[in-house]
Amino acid sequence: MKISVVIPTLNEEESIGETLDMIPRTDDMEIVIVDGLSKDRTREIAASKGARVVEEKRKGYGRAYKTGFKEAKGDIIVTMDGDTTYPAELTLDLVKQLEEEKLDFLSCDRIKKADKGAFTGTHALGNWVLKVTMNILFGMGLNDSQTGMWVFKKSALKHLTITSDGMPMSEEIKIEVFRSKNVKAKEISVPYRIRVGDKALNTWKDGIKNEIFLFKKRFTPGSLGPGEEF
Ligand SMILES: Nc1nc2c(ncn2[C@@H]2O[C@H](COP(=O)(O)OP(=O)(O)OP(=O)(O)O)[C@@H](O)[C@H]2O)c(=O)[nH]1
Ligand SMILES: [Mg+2]
Repeated sequence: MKISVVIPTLNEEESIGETLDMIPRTDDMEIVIVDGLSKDRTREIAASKGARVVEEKRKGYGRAYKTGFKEAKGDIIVTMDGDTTYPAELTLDLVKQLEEEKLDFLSCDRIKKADKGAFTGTHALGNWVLKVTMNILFGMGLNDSQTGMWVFKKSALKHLTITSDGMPMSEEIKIEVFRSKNVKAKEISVPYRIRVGDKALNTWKDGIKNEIFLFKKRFTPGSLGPGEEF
């Protein structure tokens, strides 16, 4: 197996089918859906589109990804939401770029090329504050600290300490990757579309949690608990 596309889902029946249809398929690719016990038809639809469905009843976006990474059999992992926002149709092009540029990790910035209306005003402001905080606290220079589209070699995971089970896992993986001497990483910009289906994100609550996480990770990393073993 060469490529594992890993997608966490929680009640995405309106959009998971369309998301999966956008992914160009090859024989050496698997699609792993990590479902948080959706109460709708998400799992059924994903399975009918040829995805392998893994159930992760423990809550959280980060928890779902950590489980998905362990389940992934591919050498290269591609991630995205199950809500049609990310350019799933570029999956193979992004993998090609990772290989051609001999990178270990590509982080796909959504902000620069986002469709009009893809971010609400508060969402855009929150993203900006989180990005600036991360860049200052960790000496980084990313344009999008919250993107959920990453393309990376599974082997890079052994160099990372991922503690978060929640939404902060998205910023945590970038902090780990871009500060690691062992991981060659780059940020590129990709299109980003308006979401299909109801949002799970609570802009204020998640934004504040993400902001607090950045300070803990910077100043009291011991309080975050051990990293996951991959
Ligand atoms: N398994 C699992 N998946 C989750 C959980 N929370 C969110 N997800 C999925 O993770 C992905 C990201 O969540 P979203 O709600 O899209 O978060 P977001 O992209 O920050 O917010 P939007 O702008 O509203 O799309 C989606 O595919 C969700 O269905 C969870 O607790 N468990
Ligand atoms: Mg989303």
